[in-house]
Amino acid sequence: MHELEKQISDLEGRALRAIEAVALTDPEGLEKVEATRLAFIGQKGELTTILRALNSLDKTDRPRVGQLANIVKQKVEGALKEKHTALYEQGLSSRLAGDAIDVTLPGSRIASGHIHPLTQLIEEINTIFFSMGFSVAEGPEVETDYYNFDALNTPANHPARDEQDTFYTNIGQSVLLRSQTSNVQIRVMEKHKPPLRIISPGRVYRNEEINARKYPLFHQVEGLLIDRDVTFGQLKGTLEAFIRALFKKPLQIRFRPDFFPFTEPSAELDSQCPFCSGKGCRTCGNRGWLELLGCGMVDPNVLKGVGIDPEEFSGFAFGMGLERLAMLKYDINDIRHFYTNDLRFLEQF
Ligand code: 2NM
Repeated sequence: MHELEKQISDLEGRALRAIEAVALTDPEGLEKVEATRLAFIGQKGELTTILRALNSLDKTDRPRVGQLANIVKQKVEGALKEKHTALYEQGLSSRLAGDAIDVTLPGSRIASGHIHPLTQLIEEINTIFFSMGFSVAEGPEVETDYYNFDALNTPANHPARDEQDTFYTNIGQSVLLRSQTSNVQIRVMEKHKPPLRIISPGRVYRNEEINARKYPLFHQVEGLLIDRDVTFGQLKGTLEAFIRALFKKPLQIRFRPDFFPFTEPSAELDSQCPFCSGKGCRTCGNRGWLELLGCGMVDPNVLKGVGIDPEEFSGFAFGMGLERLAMLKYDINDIRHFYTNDLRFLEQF
């Protein structure tokens, strides 16, 4: 036997033992198999070195030794491949075992959110007015004094314009946080010809000390109807239908005269208390009536200001504070609950 043949056989034994020695549980098994491949049959491996010596062999020995080298290379390759596959499958199944889940375990409950009570109330009010042919209109919360005051016939010296009541921006007296959503009605009347039927729910801001009843941010829904020959009777019928739909009871309503710069005449609307149907209870302070909203016939000056001829068209408008309404409806004793986002409060709705 030629010296090279001994070297090749020896290499075969060492390579196969090295491969054999890699345990299937070895986390570095794949790396070790690759290192073994490089060491024995890689381009810079032992076998390549041995094969270089083939050239110096006798012609009678060369084919036999060459063939042996090939056979050994194939055997080692085969053993490497087998080990590689076994290691790979072992890794896969142990990863699968690690990832396995017990599908019989009870699921973890995903907490579902709640619609904020004010949003619920807005949606309920919207639905009632949709049924009477109104649409929802929205507008900016940061507004100019023109849309918040001037266009609403509010005199320059009116107390509502005072810094004590209205939030002005650092731009000055001309840009403010709207104190009512009537800016929306003005913008709609400027752009669209009557007949108009809209409601405008949204946030409004007033510079108030916070207490159980007052908060510097609150929500209003205002309504506006403009058409030919609109009467106070139509205002009354519309609001009566609204109150009955909201409280799901045929409650009586009554008007008390009031004053707003943007309506003439103006009134406060009281409804029979929905909780005692007028008999007197804690909610209505034993009065039997609840003050629910302000309303009136749109002042001709407001119509003129937006280019609507008050000789041809008239209209009514109304406005209500939603926090107050929601506090009555859901028996909530402190307005701050709406803005604290305490889950113990929110989860009740
Ligand atoms: C209220 C009460 C009465 C009102 C008036 C208008 C407009 F733009 F037509 F002039 N919008 N909203 C109005 C009328 C609002 O809130 C208590």
